[in-house]
Amino acid sequence: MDKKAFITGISGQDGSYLTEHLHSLGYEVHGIVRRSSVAENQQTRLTGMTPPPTVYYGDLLDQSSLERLLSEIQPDEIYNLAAQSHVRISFDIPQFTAQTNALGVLNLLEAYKHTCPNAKFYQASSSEMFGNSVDNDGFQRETTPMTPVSPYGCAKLYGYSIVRNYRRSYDLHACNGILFNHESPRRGSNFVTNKVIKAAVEIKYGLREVLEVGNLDSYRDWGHSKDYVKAMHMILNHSVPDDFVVSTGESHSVRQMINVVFDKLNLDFDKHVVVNPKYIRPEELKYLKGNSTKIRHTLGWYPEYSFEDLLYEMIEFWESTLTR
Ligand code: G4F
Repeated sequence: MDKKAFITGISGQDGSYLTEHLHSLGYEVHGIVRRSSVAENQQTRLTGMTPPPTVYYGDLLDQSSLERLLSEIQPDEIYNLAAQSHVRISFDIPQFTAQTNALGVLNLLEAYKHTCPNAKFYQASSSEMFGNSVDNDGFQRETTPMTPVSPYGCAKLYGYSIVRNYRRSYDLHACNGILFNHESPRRGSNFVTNKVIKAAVEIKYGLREVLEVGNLDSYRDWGHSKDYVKAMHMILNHSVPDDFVVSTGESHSVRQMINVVFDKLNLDFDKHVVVNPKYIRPEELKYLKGNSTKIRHTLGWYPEYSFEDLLYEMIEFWESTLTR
């Protein structure tokens, strides 16, 4: 019989790529979305998938929906990808962020423990948990101290910790993937890569003049979401439940990323890029570069996309969308 997966956040960037990956492996995929007043846009990333995943209304803050669905579906694998995922916005809605990204994980763990404790559980943990903590060699890894600098990072650290606590306390197969930034054409356009690329293509085609950004000097380790959802499945299916960093091991500043995009499109940085203080965060995570030796050696995972491949694919997406 086909294995069954249950994905929270199924309609997001990672949820949609993970659905495709699990389908390619023969899984039956189920997932939840939150109720929204604009239903038309909600499942755009899942449109046209064959077979389509089975999607239900549910919410990490609604324990009854989680208990009912897990009890009915009896999944083999649970992927908790749902979150308030925007770091800057977490400063505007800190309590909602904590409820969803911290207590939401606890709610799902409780539902899992009560209804299908033999399933495997994956938690989408984040490199934002490291804050400004960096090892002496310039990398973050599984053992690097976690000192988050945003309401988002603080809430994610609770989620990460409670998964480890439930794993040890109740002998559950519960794991964390500590994923560094990962992007794609399906990335929300208020994250910096997709915001920059969409605006740059609009500038190239005369649809706008200016790209407004915040901090140009923060560094990120950017990979492709398609590579990272494969890591999620490998982490969950390791023989012992454990936690793994997933990263490329390369770091670029926002300024360097914009330069790669602008060079590709023959645009002049100084003519079009403006810093607007409204995009600067109250506290910034300055530098991320992940050491993913553990997952590479233990599970044989490695990223297939280079930094340039990723950005060029996103540029192609926006060129074909805007000139259609
Ligand atoms: O693209 P970002 O908003 O991603 P951020 O904050 O690093 O968070 C992403 O990665 C985390 C993993 O480390 C995830 F957990 C999280 O869910 C999310 O996927 O910002 C990247 C950098 C920041 O330093 C930000 O200050 O870009 C800088 N930046 C500069 N101008 C901007 C902008 N970020 C955004 N969103 N918009 C700007 O105009």
